[in-house]
Amino acid sequence: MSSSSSLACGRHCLDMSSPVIMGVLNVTPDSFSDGGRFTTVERALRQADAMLAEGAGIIDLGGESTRPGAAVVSTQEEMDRVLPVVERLVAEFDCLVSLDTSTSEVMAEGAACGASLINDVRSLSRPGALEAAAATGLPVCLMHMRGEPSTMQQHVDYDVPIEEEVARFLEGRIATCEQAGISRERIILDPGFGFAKTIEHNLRLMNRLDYLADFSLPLLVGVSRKSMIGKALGREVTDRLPGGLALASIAVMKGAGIIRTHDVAPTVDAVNMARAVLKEGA
Ligand code: 9MG
Repeated sequence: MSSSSSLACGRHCLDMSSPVIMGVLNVTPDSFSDGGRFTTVERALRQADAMLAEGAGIIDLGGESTRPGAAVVSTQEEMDRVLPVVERLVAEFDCLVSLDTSTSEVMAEGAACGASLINDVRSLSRPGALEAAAATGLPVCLMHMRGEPSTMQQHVDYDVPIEEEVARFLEGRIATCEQAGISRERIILDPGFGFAKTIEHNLRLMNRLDYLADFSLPLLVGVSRKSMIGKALGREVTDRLPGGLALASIAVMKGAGIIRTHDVAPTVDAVNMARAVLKEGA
């Protein structure tokens, strides 16, 4: 985890002295496990309210599905989905909203509406994203992936062990961010479970998550309901909660500071249990 135990996020200060739960809020018709459930502003707000009550410290709001084969979304469509929800979340809950986006316009407008963090699975690689993110002054989450979500599973041949590949990739993106004026204090790292990785890569990466500790930056892990659980346990997407809780606990034991999940209440318990064990050994 970061050497500092708090992260400046716009007008919020995120306490990272214990693991933070990031609740997933997809305002998309086609996300892999909750697509279509929160496509009206009112439904999205109700879901956010419930996740905050259950202990989420961050709401990760996404208007474009990153599941393989998802429809391409225009910038206007993404803005129309996301911005009204950011405005209402900020006005009604004053909560920490993370923008799950790769689109520069959504970063800029979302920040202007009061969002507090940028979570880009493409690590600010789209045109204008780096500059837009830098200008917001907000922290950014950089995630390892190769290619695009639609093609990423065709890019799983790596010359080096997966943890080295992830570390090299993130090192390069950190350098690019620093050159663009995004200081290290604003960076969160994410190994990108399920993105351009085989099941073997995902399991190995979880075992070696502490390899990324050398960066001394906060680590975000997203495994909730993902296919690595389906493959390891033979479970459909609706039956992956126990596997996800096991992975969330392991991630915390290995240094993750933020856990991204659809299932906030049980993840809070799992993570607090892991933390209690860690504290005993400290
Ligand atoms: C948007 N999204 C889907 N999965 C994710 C993951 O594992 N990490 C991050 N940062 N974002 C994700």
